[in-house]
Amino acid sequence: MINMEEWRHVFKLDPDKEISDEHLDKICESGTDAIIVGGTSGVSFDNTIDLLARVRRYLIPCILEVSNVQAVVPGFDYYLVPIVLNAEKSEWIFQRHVEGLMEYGSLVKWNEVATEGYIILNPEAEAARLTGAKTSLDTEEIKAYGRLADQMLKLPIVYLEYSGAYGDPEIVRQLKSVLHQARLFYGGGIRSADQAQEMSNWADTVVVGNVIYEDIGQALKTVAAVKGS
Ligand code: 1GP
Repeated sequence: MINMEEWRHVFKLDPDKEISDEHLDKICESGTDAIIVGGTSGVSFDNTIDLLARVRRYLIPCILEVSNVQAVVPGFDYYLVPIVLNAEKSEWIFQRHVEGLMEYGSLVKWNEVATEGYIILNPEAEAARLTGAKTSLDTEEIKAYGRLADQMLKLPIVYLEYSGAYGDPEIVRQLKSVLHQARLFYGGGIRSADQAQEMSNWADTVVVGNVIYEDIGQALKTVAAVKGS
């Protein structure tokens, strides 16, 4: 049974990137709360199912963040479906979802699915380019997106995404201040324990991705920084 309310720290693994068995073992045994499998490009059914099979050797919950319908693999513990709230290519708001639901809608187990309202703020992020995200938002606009997701759409997760760049903790704080029911996920550019700890002051859940592939030692230190040793 998945309890997202308890997630303070998660690692995000990209099926399109190589990770050795030794490093995967360290990540899965690190004490993190869950593994999210997801990426923006190069994600296929085959590389997703391979990674699921490898993570499945461990007790850690394994969650798929769905980025394209062709790479939806059954057997994950839970599924996260992003809606990019600030996408200017409108297909990333609902059109892709409707296409997926036309194909697989009758098969979905809705008690295993949660929708994430993404706000992408790093213009260099692959996801920003793909979705044409309007990243030049001021704090009031970001808060309005937060209220849209939290109050109007009643989404369970607001995901502040800076993928590849470390964000502004003050923006995280301000966004958090307007959320009443949604969990706030922060992801982007965390490369040290201090950064992870700083973002965890405001974000409910801190997501650590790229540094896993760049500096496994630093990646592992973020767990205790967020969850306390
Ligand atoms: C990416 O938010 C995650 O979707 C984590 O970002 O890879 O920059 O850590 P990084």
